[in-house]
Amino acid sequence: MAKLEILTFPDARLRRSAEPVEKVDDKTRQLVDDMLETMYAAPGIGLAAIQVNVPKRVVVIDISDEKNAPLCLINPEILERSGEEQMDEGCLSVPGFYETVTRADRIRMRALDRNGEPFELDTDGLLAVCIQHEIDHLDGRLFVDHISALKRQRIRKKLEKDQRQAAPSSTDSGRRRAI
Ligand code: GNR
Ligand code: NI
Repeated sequence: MAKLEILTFPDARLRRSAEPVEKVDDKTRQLVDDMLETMYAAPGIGLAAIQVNVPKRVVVIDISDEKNAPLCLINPEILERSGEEQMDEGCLSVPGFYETVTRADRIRMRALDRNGEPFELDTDGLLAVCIQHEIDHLDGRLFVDHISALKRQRIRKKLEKDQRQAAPSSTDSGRRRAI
């Protein structure tokens, strides 16, 4: 197992669209295990592979209080959505910020598990929100895309400043490009 580094908004690599996994093999399972370790350590309730710079359609989630109910979604697809729900969301790639996002309340989804077996899940509430948040990542979207441009801009400026301070430049490497 290994803990992986999480990319931070506005890193352009978070904007890529992730590729489907063609074969669920030991390498995929190693990635899933490393992602679970990274998610639990963060701590977070979900993580998409794109956040650890792997542009594949792999997601891990655990919304349990005891952190003993890992869920692995490979090539997840939403089949149906209904209702509407507002929830305060955060993101490991947008550290320190929480904003209200409106999403479907109930979804039906299909994915492959860590053995490559297809399964379907009908769910609502936090798990439904989390799955939608993670599938957004796989398509290069972040929760800040669901809030006002003004709020997004404010968050971007603050995180760019944090990143400049965290990585002082030898040449100009401390400078981050704006998107
Ligand atoms: O840890 C997380 N908490 C969270 C809270 C509300 C809605 C979504 C989430 S997902 C987030 C972890 C993360 O960034 N996953 O991509
Ligand atoms: Ni996130």
